[in-house]
Amino acid sequence: MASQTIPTEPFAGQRPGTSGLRKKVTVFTQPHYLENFVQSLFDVLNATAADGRALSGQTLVLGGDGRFHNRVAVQTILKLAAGNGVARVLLGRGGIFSTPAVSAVIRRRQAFGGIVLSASHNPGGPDGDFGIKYNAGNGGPANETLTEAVYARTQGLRELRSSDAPDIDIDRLGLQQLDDMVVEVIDPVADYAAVMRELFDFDLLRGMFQRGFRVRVDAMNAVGGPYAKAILEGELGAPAGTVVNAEPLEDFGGLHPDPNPVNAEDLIAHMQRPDAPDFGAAMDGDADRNMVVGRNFVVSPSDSLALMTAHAGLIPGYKDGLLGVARSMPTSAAVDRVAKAMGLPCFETPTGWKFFGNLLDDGKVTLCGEESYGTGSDHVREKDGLWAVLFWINLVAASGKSVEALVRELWTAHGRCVYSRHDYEAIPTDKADTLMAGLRAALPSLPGTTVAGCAIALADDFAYTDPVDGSVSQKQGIRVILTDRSRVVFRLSGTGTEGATLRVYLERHEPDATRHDLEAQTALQPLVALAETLAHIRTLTNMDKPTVMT
Ligand code: VG1
Ligand code: CO
Repeated sequence: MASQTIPTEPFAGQRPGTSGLRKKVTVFTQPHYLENFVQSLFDVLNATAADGRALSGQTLVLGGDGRFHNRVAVQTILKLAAGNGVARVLLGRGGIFSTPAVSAVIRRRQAFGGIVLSASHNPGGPDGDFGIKYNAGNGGPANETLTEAVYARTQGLRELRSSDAPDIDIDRLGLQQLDDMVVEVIDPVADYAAVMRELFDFDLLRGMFQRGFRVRVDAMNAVGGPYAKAILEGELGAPAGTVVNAEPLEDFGGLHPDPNPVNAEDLIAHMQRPDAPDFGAAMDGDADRNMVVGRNFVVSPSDSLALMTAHAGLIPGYKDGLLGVARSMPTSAAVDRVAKAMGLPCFETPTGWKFFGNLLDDGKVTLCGEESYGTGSDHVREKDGLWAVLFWINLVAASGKSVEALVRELWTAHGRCVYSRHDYEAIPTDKADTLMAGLRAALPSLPGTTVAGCAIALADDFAYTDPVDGSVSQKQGIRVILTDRSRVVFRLSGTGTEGATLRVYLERHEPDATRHDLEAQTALQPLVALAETLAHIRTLTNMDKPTVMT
């Protein structure tokens, strides 16, 4: 058995989006499609090593969310790793790892980096999506420089280097040899659970479950199940059945593991029943997202980040205080208000977790979050669904307050940021490009004018200069900000696989406590009208309403 060189031809368009390379399974299963991308990644990691370290002779972490094609892809990548001089691969048993667990393992075991096989919240199964992303030695998503270098390499690739050894047994814990490379199959939960133990008051939580505190976590048949079961039911003594849809299935059992009130309607229904549990949550395909639900009360992700910031001192892992916080640009300013009141620095980054990495590494921030149901901290370099669930349960336990009471307190103290995201999915790409180009062209003329009854103060295309390395990212979303700081933001998704997805983010601040119960869509109607006037969404997309509103 030995490494061999195999001729190949480049594929067009292997450019990673917001979070790695995501395509239909039918695209990924073309001969050499996955191979070309992985070989390009390995070539770049062996060639450019800015810190003088090349991949060859090092340790890689590998695993995925268990979706269709995961097991096949793992074998392919192992053979390429052996062919490219990797010394050791730490593989999650069964090829399984959640995204935050890969981050935790890279960091705890000081690996060179890791590969996550996931299309996250995108649907799975033979007709669904597959994806791959690379995380660097800090445990976080590859930055734009590396991502671009890999893309450039895919466009000129002519050769694969791969082992012709037989498949290894990915379900057997322990050491196996693949040519000169060692494959160590490890428990995908152990390292991650150890990190959680360091951050949260497990004794307090155990006591709470003993006294009958009831939780429902919907893992949506995705990879979060084994983690939630091991920690909540196994270690913390929550009753069996606390975690539902807990078995990772290749097609997610037909569920769409994108945790929002639309896709996780079963959880929402349970939380509205007279006998509802005290706390509910759902996670996405790779378990880095979370949706928090109280009894008959859905928490907006932007509020969740603000609330975690306000109360971090109650959680053991954060009791010494926060260095600062960061949110993605489209995320509401709720956290800004809390940070200001606490005297904490608050950063605004483009969409995608990779932009938080430098801020976390440089000790500028401790907590980060996005409006898309993602929150996380400096314990890893990814957003982390179960971490957020444990944070919230710990918070409820330590404060003695319900989810709803905590959020209402936040609104009373800082006003409510009424917020919604409207997604228009599967728009023809040319139509979406026309829409964005039209908006961009109109930007300079907008400030100082009143459109659809809205007084516009500022309109721009968000650009970000990384405060740590000075790198600049342009065109990260169009912001139209009103004189009362209400906003409409427009961007095209970088994770979809069918046509284009337009995201319209709507935000309005409501200081008046008597109006806090206003239904969000109703309260945001003036901004919806503004968005339509500015972007002509209906005419250009032929859609009279969004595909999803969250
Ligand atoms: C979406 C979200 C973004 C998130 C990204 C990856 O990106 O809006 O906030 O970071 O998904 O999340 P986009 O480009 O489609 O808007 V996940 O759970 O795929 O790792
Ligand atoms: Co995800």
